[in-house]
Amino acid sequence: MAFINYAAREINCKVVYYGPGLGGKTTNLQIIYQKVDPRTKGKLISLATETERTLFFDFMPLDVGTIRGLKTRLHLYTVPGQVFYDASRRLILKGADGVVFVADSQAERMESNLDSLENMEENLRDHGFDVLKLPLVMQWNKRDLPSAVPVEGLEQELNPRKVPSFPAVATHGHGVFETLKTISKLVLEELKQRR
Ligand SMILES: Nc1nc2c(ncn2[C@@H]2O[C@H](COP(=O)(O)OP(=O)(O)OP(=O)(O)O)[C@@H](O)[C@H]2O)c(=O)[nH]1
Ligand SMILES: [Mg+2]
Repeated sequence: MAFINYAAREINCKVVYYGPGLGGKTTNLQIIYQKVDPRTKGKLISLATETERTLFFDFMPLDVGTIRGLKTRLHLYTVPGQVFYDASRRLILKGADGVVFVADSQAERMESNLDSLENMEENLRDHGFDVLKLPLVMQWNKRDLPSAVPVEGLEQELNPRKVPSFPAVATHGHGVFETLKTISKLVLEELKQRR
């Protein structure tokens, strides 16, 4: 849940990038970190193995303006996608205000996408989230690869809720900011409604 600190006049919201291993979650954060104005961001912290697989999480704070005089900051996190790190994923998901699901468009990763989505819903339910209400954006990443399945196929398999979705090539920055803007908007709208 968003944390509102009235004394410091700030709101902190949590956005988690979820999805299968090697899907491009960390790459999204790296691109955001490279491109945003240095005045609006904090450090990008990554806990990774030598082969650059996320071990625990990546984290980066990002200022997104003010709501009713309160300075609003998104805390962006990624989870480790590898199947055996489920305890970490569950922990990182706790208290999320919004989720970006980064799917890998390659045909051979379809099953991993589905497993990861199911795992995300299970972990959300364990934390007591209403899975159908949580702000969610889908990103169809790796559109540049030859075995990428058509977007319609991804929509059909992975997006029955018909939440906003964006094709992406995260390594080139394509789709990264569209995704970020949309999840920010959904999270902030939800926040305004609650208050
Ligand atoms: N061709 C291509 N490669 C990509 C794209 N996005 C990411 N990659 C590459 O895919 C690999 C994995 O990307 P990461 O961002 O580390 O993936 P991740 O989802 O954080 O993986 P885990 O931390 O293991 O869960 C890296 O070599 C990236 O450069 C893309 O759109 N196209
Ligand atoms: Mg990663």
